[in-house]
Amino acid sequence: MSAAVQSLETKTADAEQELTDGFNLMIDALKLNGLTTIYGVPGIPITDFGRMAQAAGIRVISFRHEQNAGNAASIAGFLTKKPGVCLTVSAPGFLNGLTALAHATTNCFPMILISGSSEREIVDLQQGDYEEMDQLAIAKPLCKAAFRVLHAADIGIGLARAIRAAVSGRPGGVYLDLPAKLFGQVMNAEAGAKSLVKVIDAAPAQIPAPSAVKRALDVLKGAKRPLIILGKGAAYAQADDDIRALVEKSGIPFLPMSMAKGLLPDLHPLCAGAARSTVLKDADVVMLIGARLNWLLSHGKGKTWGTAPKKFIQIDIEPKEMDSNVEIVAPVVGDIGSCVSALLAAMGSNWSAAPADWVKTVSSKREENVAKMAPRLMNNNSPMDYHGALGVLRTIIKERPDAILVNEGANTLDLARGVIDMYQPRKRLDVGTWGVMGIGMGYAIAAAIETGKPVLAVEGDSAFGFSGMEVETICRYKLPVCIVIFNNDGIYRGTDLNSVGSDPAPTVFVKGSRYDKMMEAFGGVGVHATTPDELKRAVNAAMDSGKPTLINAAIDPAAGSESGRIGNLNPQSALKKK
Ligand code: OXT
Ligand code: ADP
Ligand code: MG
Repeated sequence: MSAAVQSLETKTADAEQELTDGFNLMIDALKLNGLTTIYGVPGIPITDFGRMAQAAGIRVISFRHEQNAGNAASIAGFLTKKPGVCLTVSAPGFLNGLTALAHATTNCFPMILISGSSEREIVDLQQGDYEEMDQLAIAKPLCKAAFRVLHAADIGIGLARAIRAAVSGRPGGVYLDLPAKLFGQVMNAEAGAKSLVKVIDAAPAQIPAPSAVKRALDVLKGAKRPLIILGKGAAYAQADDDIRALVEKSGIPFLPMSMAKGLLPDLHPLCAGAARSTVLKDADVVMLIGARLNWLLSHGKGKTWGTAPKKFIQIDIEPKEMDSNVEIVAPVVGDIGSCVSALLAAMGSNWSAAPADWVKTVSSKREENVAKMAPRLMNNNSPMDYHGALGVLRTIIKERPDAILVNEGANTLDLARGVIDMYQPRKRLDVGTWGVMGIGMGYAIAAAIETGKPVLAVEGDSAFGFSGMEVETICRYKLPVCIVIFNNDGIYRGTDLNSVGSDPAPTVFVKGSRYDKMMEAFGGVGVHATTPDELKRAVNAAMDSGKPTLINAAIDPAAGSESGRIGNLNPQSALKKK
């Protein structure tokens, strides 16, 4: 056979061979694993990837800033137990997304940040490529795992590793680096399809040792004043029925951490949310379920916990969490679903409920605090104070318990947490472990997309500013999100003055700002509310219509306190000038 004929035949064979490429393999790998929503911001080198993913049936939600897209992905992970996917461009886009990836890891939410990156050869020689950065190295210390894929044939394995790392054990954020060249790499379609991996049992059950379960129950049996603390790990676990059964069978009062509110209803007779100080101080045995003894629980020691000796039982999937702050006398390591069902089984049918005098003490304190707060919630003052405005929102959530509440700010956060009762699991989403501002719009968007439920975002005016541009995204996707901005003209208060010059004080904003106009600019509904009655009407109308709405709720600028309920964390200067 002549060389010319041979070359012609090879060309024909190539033409007949079906091909795929990095773009398509990545899309197929995501779909194969049920990852059908991407939150991100387009640009070089991932613009076409977003277009092709959308054309292939993946929902692509395009944001105005990567941090908000990343926050959306992180809370999607919390709500669904599947890793939320965020897609960014290289260097600056990647860095914008990285804050959210670190936030996801800190909060134990499964998320994958996929970033396009520049050419390895140029980046490694530091020759100044377009958006040059060694992204993998930078991501590594800030997430649970980080991987780079260099060959199209490895895309399936790369994504499988990312999924497993994100959701198995303690969930967290994973970085997946995809250099620009990878997307265009071509390979045989059949071999490509074979290279994909459908991850089986991504978060395997982790069964606790029977001896650990027995030890925990022995400690619990001896308790005179037991307490169960439910954290957002318990909400994440989706073991709602068993957790409720454990509380009710044991008759032990429970204290929900902020994002665990609603796991059992806040109005449950055993809820100690409104008796927080009492139960922390006086309990003798504390069982932590998916909650860490970090700053939010005063590290398990000090004034908050009183002087009476305490024993801690801790249920957590992460063995290293045990003894992190104080001694854990009964560690139960495993996934919460398996641990709680093992505890229930081992309790048997004749478990005697928690001592009645303790339960009575807790409920009396709770009723006292609830009664103290009640009249404050009914005022119709104008300008509004926090309690008057929140009283209205509390009733709205009571009437619409399946709505999702997103909440950030300082006073706006701390007071809303106490005032607004929650009735269903995973309905309260907030600033989490870092107390970070900026989660608001990303969370609201993902909550609407992932659950299809109406979302009420209660935002401090400062908090809102961190992600406020995403109101355009909310309007663009026509999401059922109602944002209420508690507008007190600033951070904590709008009353600070600069005593030496004409610049505004660092904590204040333009007085009387009209955030509602922002929403109108994008075709949404904007309302300016000056009384609780006006606020109530506007929120109900928004929730009924499902139209994107922003309500500028005018709050008395003097009503807030420095840093809300955590002013004690501010260092004091001995030399501060008056
Ligand atoms: O038992 P006692 O008697 O003690 O009473 C307790 C409960 O029993 C009772 N209670 C009830 N009573 C009656 N009825 C009911 N239903 C009820 N429920 C409870 O109420 C009390 C209090 O209960 P609580 O809240 O459970 O208990 P407590 O003691 O507060 O709990 C302690 C904590 C630590 C668990 C809790 O306080 C908590 O979870 N705190 C979280 C705080 C947090 O994370 N804050 C956000 C950070 S603040 C600051 O950092 C801000 N920044 C800086 C910044 C940040 N964060 N991020 C970034 C990226 N950059 C900068 C900024 C810029 S906040 C902020 C903006 C603020 O301004 P905004 O305009 O947005 O907001 P405004 O302040 O509104 O102006
Ligand atoms: P909170 O802020 O509500 O107190 P944290 O974020 O501090 O909650 O704690 C959540 C804990 O839950 C983490 O220690 C994490 O390891 C754990 N966790 C998360 N998911 C599970 C699960 N499925 N099973 C067991 N523990 C879990
Ligand atoms: Mg404010």
